Amino acid sequence: MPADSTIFAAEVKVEDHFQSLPERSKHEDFIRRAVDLLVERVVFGRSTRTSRVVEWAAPDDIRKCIDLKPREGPVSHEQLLVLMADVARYSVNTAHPYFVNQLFSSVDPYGLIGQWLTDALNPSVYTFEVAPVFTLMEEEVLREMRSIVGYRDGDGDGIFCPGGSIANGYAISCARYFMHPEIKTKGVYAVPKLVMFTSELAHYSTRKMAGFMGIGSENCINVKADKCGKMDVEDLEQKIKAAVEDGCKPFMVTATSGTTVFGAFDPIIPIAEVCKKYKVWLHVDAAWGGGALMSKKHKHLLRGIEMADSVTWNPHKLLAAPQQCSTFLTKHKTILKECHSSNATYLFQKDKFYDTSYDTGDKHIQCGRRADVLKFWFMWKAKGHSGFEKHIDKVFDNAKYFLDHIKQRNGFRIVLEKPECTNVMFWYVPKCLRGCETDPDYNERLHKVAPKIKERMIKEGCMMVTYQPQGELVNFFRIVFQNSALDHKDMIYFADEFERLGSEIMV
Ligand code: ABU
Repeated sequence: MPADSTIFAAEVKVEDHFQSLPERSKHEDFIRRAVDLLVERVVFGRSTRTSRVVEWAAPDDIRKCIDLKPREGPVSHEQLLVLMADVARYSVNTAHPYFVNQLFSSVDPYGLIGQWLTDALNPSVYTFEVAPVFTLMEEEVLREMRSIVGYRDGDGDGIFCPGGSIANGYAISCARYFMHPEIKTKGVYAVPKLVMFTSELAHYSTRKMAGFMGIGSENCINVKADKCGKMDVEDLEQKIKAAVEDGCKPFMVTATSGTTVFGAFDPIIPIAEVCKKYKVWLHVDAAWGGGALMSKKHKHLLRGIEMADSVTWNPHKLLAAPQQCSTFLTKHKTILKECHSSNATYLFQKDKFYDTSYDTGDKHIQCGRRADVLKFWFMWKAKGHSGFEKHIDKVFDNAKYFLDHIKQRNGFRIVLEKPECTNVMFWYVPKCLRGCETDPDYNERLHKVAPKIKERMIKEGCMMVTYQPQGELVNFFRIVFQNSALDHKDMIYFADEFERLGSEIMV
Protein backbone atom coordinates (compact mmCIF):
# COMPACT_ATOMS: atom_id res chain seq x y z
CA MET A 1 0.00 0.00 0.00
CA PRO A 2 1.43 3.46 -0.85
CA ALA A 3 2.44 5.58 2.12
CA ASP A 4 -0.36 8.09 1.51
CA SER A 5 -3.05 5.43 1.69
CA THR A 6 -1.64 4.16 4.95
CA ILE A 7 -1.90 7.61 6.49
CA PHE A 8 -5.42 8.00 5.12
CA ALA A 9 -6.49 4.65 6.55
CA ALA A 10 -5.12 5.63 9.93
CA GLU A 11 -7.07 8.89 9.85
CA VAL A 12 -10.30 7.08 9.04
CA LYS A 13 -9.76 4.80 11.97
CA VAL A 14 -9.22 7.70 14.36
CA GLU A 15 -12.31 9.40 12.95
CA ASP A 16 -14.40 6.24 13.49
CA HIS A 17 -13.16 6.05 17.02
CA PHE A 18 -14.24 9.62 17.79
CA GLN A 19 -17.63 9.12 16.12
CA SER A 20 -18.30 6.28 18.46
CA LEU A 21 -17.64 8.33 21.55
CA PRO A 22 -20.93 9.27 23.21
CA GLU A 23 -19.46 12.55 24.42
CA ARG A 24 -18.32 13.67 20.98
CA SER A 25 -21.38 15.66 19.94
CA LYS A 26 -21.72 17.29 23.36
CA HIS A 27 -18.10 18.39 23.40
CA GLU A 28 -18.11 19.43 19.75
CA ASP A 29 -21.19 21.58 20.29
CA PHE A 30 -19.56 23.21 23.31
CA ILE A 31 -16.23 23.83 21.57
CA ARG A 32 -17.94 25.35 18.50
CA ARG A 33 -20.05 27.67 20.64
CA ALA A 34 -17.08 28.62 22.77
CA VAL A 35 -14.95 29.37 19.70
CA ASP A 36 -17.79 31.45 18.21
CA LEU A 37 -17.94 33.41 21.43
CA LEU A 38 -14.17 33.91 21.39
CA VAL A 39 -14.16 35.12 17.79
CA GLU A 40 -17.24 37.35 18.07
CA ARG A 41 -17.01 38.71 21.57
CA VAL A 42 -13.36 38.50 22.56
CA VAL A 43 -11.26 38.83 19.41
CA PHE A 44 -13.38 41.26 17.36
CA GLY A 45 -16.21 42.54 19.58
CA ARG A 46 -13.95 44.29 22.07
CA SER A 47 -11.25 45.65 19.81
CA THR A 48 -13.07 48.38 17.95
CA ARG A 49 -12.03 51.92 18.72
CA THR A 50 -15.47 52.67 20.16
CA SER A 51 -15.33 49.85 22.73
CA ARG A 52 -13.66 50.20 26.10
CA VAL A 53 -10.09 49.14 26.74
CA VAL A 54 -11.07 48.06 30.23
CA GLU A 55 -14.28 47.77 32.17
CA TRP A 56 -12.90 48.79 35.52
CA ALA A 57 -14.20 46.90 38.56
CA ALA A 58 -12.72 46.79 42.06
CA PRO A 59 -11.63 43.36 43.41
CA ASP A 60 -14.83 42.93 45.46
CA ASP A 61 -16.99 43.83 42.46
CA ILE A 62 -15.22 41.22 40.33
CA ARG A 63 -15.77 38.63 43.07
CA LYS A 64 -19.48 39.49 43.01
CA CYS A 65 -19.74 39.39 39.23
CA ILE A 66 -17.86 36.12 38.61
CA ASP A 67 -18.25 33.00 40.72
CA LEU A 68 -14.51 32.46 41.11
CA LYS A 69 -14.66 29.64 43.66
CA PRO A 70 -14.12 26.09 42.34
CA ARG A 71 -17.20 24.05 43.44
CA GLU A 72 -17.92 20.44 44.32
CA GLY A 73 -20.22 19.79 41.35
CA PRO A 74 -20.12 20.75 37.65
CA VAL A 75 -21.83 23.71 36.05
CA SER A 76 -23.67 23.46 32.73
CA HIS A 77 -22.24 24.38 29.34
CA GLU A 78 -24.56 27.41 29.31
CA GLN A 79 -23.07 28.56 32.58
CA LEU A 80 -19.56 27.93 31.29
CA LEU A 81 -20.26 30.18 28.30
CA VAL A 82 -21.53 32.88 30.66
CA LEU A 83 -18.36 32.48 32.74
CA MET A 84 -16.25 32.89 29.60
CA ALA A 85 -18.07 36.07 28.67
CA ASP A 86 -17.67 37.45 32.20
CA VAL A 87 -13.96 36.64 32.34
CA ALA A 88 -13.52 38.49 29.05
CA ARG A 89 -15.69 41.39 30.17
CA TYR A 90 -13.64 42.16 33.27
CA SER A 91 -10.26 41.42 31.69
CA VAL A 92 -8.17 44.14 30.15
CA ASN A 93 -8.58 44.22 26.40
CA THR A 94 -4.92 44.12 25.44
CA ALA A 95 -5.90 43.73 21.76
CA HIS A 96 -7.54 47.15 21.82
CA PRO A 97 -5.76 49.81 19.75
CA TYR A 98 -5.73 52.10 22.78
CA PHE A 99 -4.00 49.61 25.08
CA VAL A 100 -0.53 51.20 24.98
CA ASN A 101 0.32 50.55 28.62
CA GLN A 102 2.93 47.79 28.41
CA LEU A 103 5.63 46.47 26.13
CA PHE A 104 3.14 44.13 24.46
CA SER A 105 -0.26 44.71 22.86
CA SER A 106 -2.62 43.91 19.99
CA VAL A 107 -3.81 40.60 18.59
CA ASP A 108 -2.25 39.24 15.45
CA PRO A 109 -4.69 36.91 13.65
CA TYR A 110 -1.97 34.51 12.55
CA GLY A 111 -0.26 34.56 15.92
CA LEU A 112 -3.59 33.85 17.58
CA ILE A 113 -4.33 30.88 15.34
CA GLY A 114 -0.80 29.62 15.90
CA GLN A 115 -1.43 29.90 19.63
CA TRP A 116 -4.74 28.04 19.34
CA LEU A 117 -3.13 25.34 17.22
CA THR A 118 -0.44 24.97 19.87
CA ASP A 119 -3.07 24.54 22.54
CA ALA A 120 -5.11 22.10 20.46
CA LEU A 121 -2.00 19.96 19.96
CA ASN A 122 -0.87 20.37 23.57
CA PRO A 123 2.78 19.44 23.06
CA SER A 124 5.66 19.50 25.50
CA VAL A 125 8.89 20.24 23.73
CA TYR A 126 11.54 18.08 25.32
CA THR A 127 12.06 15.13 23.03
CA PHE A 128 11.77 14.60 19.30
CA GLU A 129 9.45 11.65 19.89
CA VAL A 130 6.89 13.85 21.68
CA ALA A 131 7.37 17.06 19.67
CA PRO A 132 8.93 16.19 16.30
CA VAL A 133 7.70 19.16 14.29
CA PHE A 134 8.26 21.69 17.06
CA THR A 135 11.80 20.48 17.70
CA LEU A 136 12.71 21.14 14.06
CA MET A 137 10.69 24.36 13.93
CA GLU A 138 12.55 25.73 16.95
CA GLU A 139 15.87 24.83 15.32
CA GLU A 140 14.94 26.72 12.12
CA VAL A 141 13.44 29.79 13.78
CA LEU A 142 16.24 30.17 16.31
CA ARG A 143 18.89 29.75 13.61
CA GLU A 144 17.18 32.45 11.53
CA MET A 145 17.06 34.77 14.55
CA ARG A 146 20.76 34.19 15.24
CA SER A 147 21.49 34.94 11.65
CA ILE A 148 19.55 38.22 11.91
CA VAL A 149 21.52 39.03 15.08
CA GLY A 150 24.62 38.58 12.92
CA TYR A 151 26.12 35.35 14.25
CA ARG A 152 28.02 33.82 11.33
CA ASP A 153 25.78 31.37 9.40
CA GLY A 154 23.31 31.58 12.28
CA ASP A 155 25.65 29.33 14.28
CA GLY A 156 25.41 28.89 18.01
CA ASP A 157 22.42 27.77 20.02
CA GLY A 158 19.19 29.10 21.43
CA ILE A 159 16.04 28.29 23.34
CA PHE A 160 12.52 29.59 23.85
CA CYS A 161 12.05 30.77 27.43
CA PRO A 162 9.06 31.62 29.63
CA GLY A 163 9.68 35.38 29.43
CA GLY A 164 12.60 37.77 29.10
CA SER A 165 13.49 37.63 32.80
CA ILE A 166 14.19 33.92 32.55
CA ALA A 167 16.12 34.48 29.32
CA ASN A 168 18.29 37.02 31.16
CA GLY A 169 18.74 34.40 33.90
CA TYR A 170 19.96 31.88 31.31
CA ALA A 171 22.56 34.45 30.30
CA ILE A 172 23.85 34.64 33.87
CA SER A 173 23.89 30.86 34.12
CA CYS A 174 25.83 30.42 30.85
CA ALA A 175 28.26 33.26 31.59
CA ARG A 176 29.02 31.89 35.02
CA TYR A 177 29.50 28.35 33.70
CA PHE A 178 31.72 29.64 30.90
CA MET A 179 34.09 31.12 33.44
CA HIS A 180 33.70 28.49 36.16
CA PRO A 181 32.32 25.16 34.90
CA GLU A 182 32.70 23.74 38.41
CA ILE A 183 29.73 25.89 39.44
CA LYS A 184 27.41 23.23 38.04
CA THR A 185 28.38 20.57 40.52
CA LYS A 186 30.10 22.40 43.38
CA GLY A 187 27.89 25.47 43.51
CA VAL A 188 28.73 29.02 44.57
CA TYR A 189 30.99 27.71 47.36
CA ALA A 190 33.62 26.64 44.83
CA VAL A 191 34.07 29.92 43.00
CA PRO A 192 35.44 33.39 43.85
CA LYS A 193 33.09 36.27 44.63
CA LEU A 194 31.51 36.90 41.22
CA VAL A 195 30.20 40.30 40.22
CA MET A 196 28.23 41.42 37.20
CA PHE A 197 27.31 44.81 35.76
CA THR A 198 24.28 46.38 34.19
CA SER A 199 22.90 49.85 33.67
CA GLU A 200 20.95 51.52 36.46
CA LEU A 201 18.11 51.73 33.90
CA ALA A 202 18.20 48.05 32.93
CA HIS A 203 15.19 45.81 33.43
CA TYR A 204 14.92 44.64 37.03
CA SER A 205 15.23 40.97 36.02
CA THR A 206 19.03 41.00 35.84
CA ARG A 207 19.31 42.14 39.45
CA LYS A 208 16.50 39.85 40.51
CA MET A 209 18.05 36.82 38.82
CA ALA A 210 21.42 37.63 40.43
CA GLY A 211 19.68 37.23 43.79
CA PHE A 212 17.76 34.14 42.71
CA MET A 213 20.92 32.43 41.44
CA GLY A 214 22.98 32.96 44.57
CA ILE A 215 25.21 35.70 43.19
CA GLY A 216 23.41 38.27 45.30
CA SER A 217 21.59 41.32 43.98
CA GLU A 218 24.25 43.59 45.56
CA ASN A 219 26.83 41.90 43.36
CA CYS A 220 24.95 43.06 40.31
CA ILE A 221 26.61 46.45 40.13
CA ASN A 222 24.73 49.42 38.70
CA VAL A 223 26.47 51.35 35.94
CA LYS A 224 25.46 54.97 35.47
CA ALA A 225 23.27 55.93 32.53
CA ASP A 226 23.78 59.20 30.62
CA LYS A 227 21.08 61.81 30.05
CA CYS A 228 19.72 59.82 27.08
CA GLY A 229 19.37 56.71 29.24
CA LYS A 230 22.35 54.86 27.71
CA MET A 231 25.01 53.03 29.69
CA ASP A 232 28.02 55.22 30.52
CA VAL A 233 30.91 53.08 29.26
CA GLU A 234 33.58 54.96 31.25
CA ASP A 235 31.67 54.31 34.43
CA LEU A 236 31.41 50.64 33.43
CA GLU A 237 35.17 50.33 33.07
CA GLN A 238 35.85 52.16 36.31
CA LYS A 239 33.43 49.90 38.18
CA ILE A 240 35.00 46.77 36.70
CA LYS A 241 38.46 47.99 37.78
CA ALA A 242 37.22 48.85 41.27
CA ALA A 243 35.63 45.41 41.63
CA VAL A 244 38.90 43.71 40.64
CA GLU A 245 40.80 45.87 43.17
CA ASP A 246 38.29 44.74 45.81
CA GLY A 247 39.17 41.12 45.07
CA CYS A 248 35.97 40.32 43.16
CA LYS A 249 35.76 38.53 39.85
CA PRO A 250 33.76 40.33 37.13
CA PHE A 251 32.16 37.71 34.87
CA MET A 252 29.41 39.43 32.93
CA VAL A 253 27.99 42.67 31.60
CA THR A 254 24.35 42.94 30.55
CA ALA A 255 23.76 45.75 28.07
CA THR A 256 20.24 46.71 27.05
CA SER A 257 18.82 47.31 23.59
CA GLY A 258 15.61 49.12 24.39
CA THR A 259 15.36 49.96 28.08
CA THR A 260 11.98 49.44 29.70
CA VAL A 261 11.09 53.04 30.41
CA PHE A 262 13.19 55.21 28.07
CA GLY A 263 13.65 52.71 25.23
CA ALA A 264 17.36 53.56 25.16
CA PHE A 265 19.93 51.43 23.32
CA ASP A 266 23.23 51.00 25.16
CA PRO A 267 26.33 51.49 22.93
CA ILE A 268 27.20 47.86 22.27
CA ILE A 269 30.50 48.28 20.42
CA PRO A 270 32.44 50.14 23.17
CA ILE A 271 30.82 47.94 25.81
CA ALA A 272 31.97 44.85 23.86
CA GLU A 273 35.52 46.26 23.78
CA VAL A 274 35.51 46.66 27.55
CA CYS A 275 34.16 43.12 27.93
CA LYS A 276 36.92 41.79 25.69
CA LYS A 277 39.60 43.66 27.64
CA TYR A 278 38.44 42.27 30.99
CA LYS A 279 37.43 38.85 29.57
CA VAL A 280 33.84 39.00 30.66
CA TRP A 281 30.74 37.67 28.94
CA LEU A 282 28.60 40.23 27.14
CA HIS A 283 24.87 39.68 27.21
CA VAL A 284 22.51 42.02 25.34
CA ASP A 285 18.98 42.22 26.70
CA ALA A 286 17.15 43.08 23.48
CA ALA A 287 13.85 41.75 24.81
CA TRP A 288 12.16 45.02 23.84
CA GLY A 289 14.30 46.49 21.06
CA GLY A 290 15.28 43.25 19.29
CA GLY A 291 12.39 43.57 16.84
CA ALA A 292 14.14 46.58 15.28
CA LEU A 293 16.64 44.11 13.78
CA MET A 294 13.92 43.24 11.25
CA SER A 295 14.06 46.73 9.75
CA LYS A 296 16.79 48.02 7.45
CA LYS A 297 15.94 51.50 8.65
CA HIS A 298 16.15 50.84 12.38
CA LYS A 299 18.56 47.93 12.89
CA HIS A 300 21.47 50.36 13.30
CA LEU A 301 20.16 50.90 16.84
CA LEU A 302 21.63 47.51 17.76
CA ARG A 303 24.92 47.98 15.92
CA GLY A 304 27.51 45.55 17.27
CA ILE A 305 25.00 43.06 18.70
CA GLU A 306 26.81 40.25 16.87
CA MET A 307 29.71 40.86 19.29
CA ALA A 308 27.56 39.71 22.21
CA ASP A 309 28.02 36.25 23.68
CA SER A 310 24.27 36.04 24.14
CA VAL A 311 21.07 37.91 23.44
CA THR A 312 17.54 38.02 24.83
CA TRP A 313 14.94 38.81 22.16
CA ASN A 314 11.19 38.66 22.81
CA PRO A 315 9.04 38.46 19.67
CA HIS A 316 6.00 39.05 21.90
CA LYS A 317 7.15 42.65 22.36
CA LEU A 318 7.97 44.79 19.29
CA LEU A 319 7.01 42.04 16.83
CA ALA A 320 3.57 41.64 18.47
CA ALA A 321 3.57 37.84 18.71
CA PRO A 322 1.11 36.60 21.35
CA GLN A 323 2.35 36.18 24.91
CA GLN A 324 4.65 34.50 25.62
CA CYS A 325 7.32 34.33 23.01
CA SER A 326 10.76 34.94 24.37
CA THR A 327 14.13 33.68 23.21
CA PHE A 328 17.67 33.32 24.50
CA LEU A 329 20.30 33.14 21.75
CA THR A 330 23.99 32.46 22.14
CA LYS A 331 27.00 32.15 19.85
CA HIS A 332 28.36 29.33 22.04
CA LYS A 333 27.14 26.14 20.42
CA THR A 334 27.31 23.70 23.29
CA ILE A 335 27.08 25.81 26.41
CA LEU A 336 23.35 25.47 27.10
CA LYS A 337 23.58 21.70 27.11
CA GLU A 338 26.84 21.53 29.04
CA CYS A 339 25.61 23.97 31.64
CA HIS A 340 22.10 22.62 32.20
CA SER A 341 21.86 18.99 31.14
CA SER A 342 20.98 16.42 33.74
CA ASN A 343 20.49 13.34 31.51
CA ALA A 344 17.35 11.91 33.11
CA THR A 345 17.22 8.34 31.84
CA TYR A 346 13.43 8.19 31.81
CA LEU A 347 13.23 10.99 29.22
CA PHE A 348 16.53 11.25 27.39
CA GLN A 349 17.34 7.60 26.69
CA LYS A 350 20.45 7.42 24.58
CA ASP A 351 19.55 4.08 22.97
CA LYS A 352 16.42 5.30 21.15
CA PHE A 353 15.98 4.25 17.53
CA TYR A 354 16.48 7.78 16.16
CA ASP A 355 19.19 10.45 16.38
CA THR A 356 18.86 11.58 19.98
CA SER A 357 20.66 14.84 19.36
CA TYR A 358 17.13 15.98 18.44
CA ASP A 359 16.05 15.47 22.08
CA THR A 360 16.83 19.07 22.95
CA GLY A 361 14.90 19.47 26.21
CA ASP A 362 17.91 18.97 28.50
CA LYS A 363 19.32 22.36 27.49
CA HIS A 364 16.50 23.95 29.48
CA ILE A 365 15.97 24.19 33.20
CA GLN A 366 12.27 23.48 32.55
CA CYS A 367 11.06 19.98 31.87
CA GLY A 368 7.51 20.39 30.51
CA ARG A 369 7.47 23.28 28.04
CA ARG A 370 4.95 24.90 25.72
CA ALA A 371 5.73 25.21 22.03
CA ASP A 372 5.94 29.00 21.96
CA VAL A 373 7.64 28.79 18.59
CA LEU A 374 4.54 27.89 16.56
CA LYS A 375 2.64 31.18 16.81
CA PHE A 376 5.77 33.14 15.85
CA TRP A 377 6.68 30.78 13.01
CA PHE A 378 3.09 30.96 11.72
CA MET A 379 3.18 34.78 11.78
CA TRP A 380 6.53 34.73 9.99
CA LYS A 381 5.08 32.43 7.31
CA ALA A 382 1.99 34.63 6.94
CA LYS A 383 3.85 37.95 6.68
CA GLY A 384 7.35 37.11 5.63
CA HIS A 385 10.33 39.09 6.82
CA SER A 386 8.99 41.99 4.74
CA GLY A 387 5.75 42.03 6.74
CA PHE A 388 7.66 42.31 10.01
CA GLU A 389 9.79 45.07 8.49
CA LYS A 390 6.71 47.08 7.49
CA HIS A 391 5.27 46.56 10.96
CA ILE A 392 8.43 47.87 12.63
CA ASP A 393 8.71 50.86 10.33
CA LYS A 394 5.08 51.76 10.98
CA VAL A 395 5.30 51.65 14.77
CA PHE A 396 8.48 53.77 14.75
CA ASP A 397 6.74 56.23 12.43
CA ASN A 398 3.73 56.42 14.77
CA ALA A 399 5.96 57.10 17.76
CA LYS A 400 7.75 59.91 15.93
CA TYR A 401 4.47 61.40 14.77
CA PHE A 402 3.09 61.34 18.31
CA LEU A 403 6.24 62.94 19.73
CA ASP A 404 6.27 65.70 17.09
CA HIS A 405 2.56 66.30 17.62
CA ILE A 406 2.69 66.70 21.40
CA LYS A 407 5.80 68.92 21.15
CA GLN A 408 3.53 71.46 19.48
CA ARG A 409 0.61 71.23 21.89
CA ASN A 410 -0.02 73.14 25.06
CA GLY A 411 0.23 71.14 28.24
CA PHE A 412 2.76 68.50 27.12
CA ARG A 413 6.31 68.56 28.48
CA ILE A 414 8.73 66.08 26.94
CA VAL A 415 10.97 63.97 29.21
CA LEU A 416 13.40 62.75 26.53
CA GLU A 417 13.72 64.93 23.42
CA LYS A 418 14.96 62.15 21.13
CA PRO A 419 13.75 58.75 22.27
CA GLU A 420 15.29 55.93 20.24
CA CYS A 421 12.60 53.28 20.41
CA THR A 422 8.79 53.58 20.29
CA ASN A 423 8.52 54.72 23.92
CA VAL A 424 7.47 58.37 24.25
CA MET A 425 7.79 59.94 27.70
CA PHE A 426 6.06 63.13 28.77
CA TRP A 427 4.40 65.01 31.57
CA TYR A 428 0.91 66.30 31.03
CA VAL A 429 0.74 69.69 32.79
CA PRO A 430 -2.77 70.80 33.75
CA LYS A 431 -3.77 74.45 33.43
CA CYS A 432 -3.42 75.02 37.18
CA LEU A 433 0.34 74.30 36.95
CA ARG A 434 1.20 76.13 33.75
CA GLY A 435 3.49 79.08 34.40
CA CYS A 436 4.30 77.78 37.91
CA GLU A 437 7.52 75.98 36.92
CA THR A 438 9.63 78.00 39.37
CA ASP A 439 7.33 77.45 42.36
CA PRO A 440 9.05 75.43 45.11
CA ASP A 441 6.22 72.88 45.20
CA TYR A 442 5.92 72.54 41.39
CA ASN A 443 7.47 69.06 41.19
CA GLU A 444 5.53 67.79 44.18
CA ARG A 445 2.29 68.93 42.52
CA LEU A 446 3.28 67.63 39.10
CA HIS A 447 3.97 64.22 40.68
CA LYS A 448 0.26 63.99 41.58
CA VAL A 449 -1.04 64.64 38.08
CA ALA A 450 -0.31 61.31 36.35
CA PRO A 451 -2.07 59.13 38.98
CA LYS A 452 -5.16 61.35 38.73
CA ILE A 453 -5.27 61.19 34.94
CA LYS A 454 -4.65 57.45 35.06
CA GLU A 455 -7.59 56.93 37.41
CA ARG A 456 -9.85 58.83 35.05
CA MET A 457 -8.69 56.98 31.95
CA ILE A 458 -9.10 53.57 33.56
CA LYS A 459 -12.53 54.34 34.97
CA GLU A 460 -13.69 55.57 31.57
CA GLY A 461 -11.82 52.81 29.69
CA CYS A 462 -10.83 55.26 26.95
CA MET A 463 -7.13 54.22 26.79
CA MET A 464 -4.42 52.66 28.95
CA VAL A 465 -1.06 54.42 29.29
CA THR A 466 1.36 53.75 32.12
CA TYR A 467 3.27 56.23 34.28
CA GLN A 468 6.21 56.03 36.66
CA PRO A 469 8.76 58.13 38.49
CA GLN A 470 12.38 57.53 37.48
CA GLY A 471 15.25 58.64 39.71
CA GLU A 472 14.86 62.38 40.24
CA LEU A 473 12.03 62.65 37.74
CA VAL A 474 8.53 62.86 39.19
CA ASN A 475 5.70 60.77 37.73
CA PHE A 476 5.57 60.97 33.94
CA PHE A 477 3.70 59.04 31.27
CA ARG A 478 5.31 56.44 29.02
CA ILE A 479 3.28 55.56 25.96
CA VAL A 480 4.55 52.64 23.85
CA PHE A 481 3.69 51.69 20.30
CA GLN A 482 3.92 48.17 18.94
CA ASN A 483 0.50 47.82 17.31
CA SER A 484 0.83 48.60 13.60
CA ALA A 485 -2.96 48.81 13.21
CA LEU A 486 -2.68 52.31 14.69
CA ASP A 487 -2.28 55.35 12.47
CA HIS A 488 -1.63 59.09 12.79
CA LYS A 489 -5.28 59.82 13.66
CA ASP A 490 -4.88 57.57 16.69
CA MET A 491 -1.84 59.60 17.76
CA ILE A 492 -4.01 62.70 17.78
CA TYR A 493 -6.70 60.81 19.68
CA PHE A 494 -4.22 60.05 22.48
CA ALA A 495 -3.15 63.68 22.73
CA ASP A 496 -6.77 64.86 22.70
CA GLU A 497 -7.65 62.40 25.44
CA PHE A 498 -4.82 63.60 27.69
CA GLU A 499 -6.07 67.13 27.22
CA ARG A 500 -9.70 66.15 27.89
CA LEU A 501 -8.83 64.12 31.00
CA GLY A 502 -6.11 66.34 32.38
CA SER A 503 -6.35 70.00 31.49
CA GLU A 504 -8.78 70.97 34.28
CA ILE A 505 -7.26 68.73 36.99
CA MET A 506 -6.47 70.56 40.26
CA VAL A 507 -3.41 69.51 42.23
N1 ABU B 1 9.28 43.25 30.68
C1 ABU B 1 8.14 43.83 31.18
C2 ABU B 1 8.06 45.30 31.04
C3 ABU B 1 6.90 45.81 31.67
C4 ABU B 1 6.50 47.15 31.09
O1 ABU B 1 5.75 47.21 30.15
O2 ABU B 1 6.94 48.17 31.58
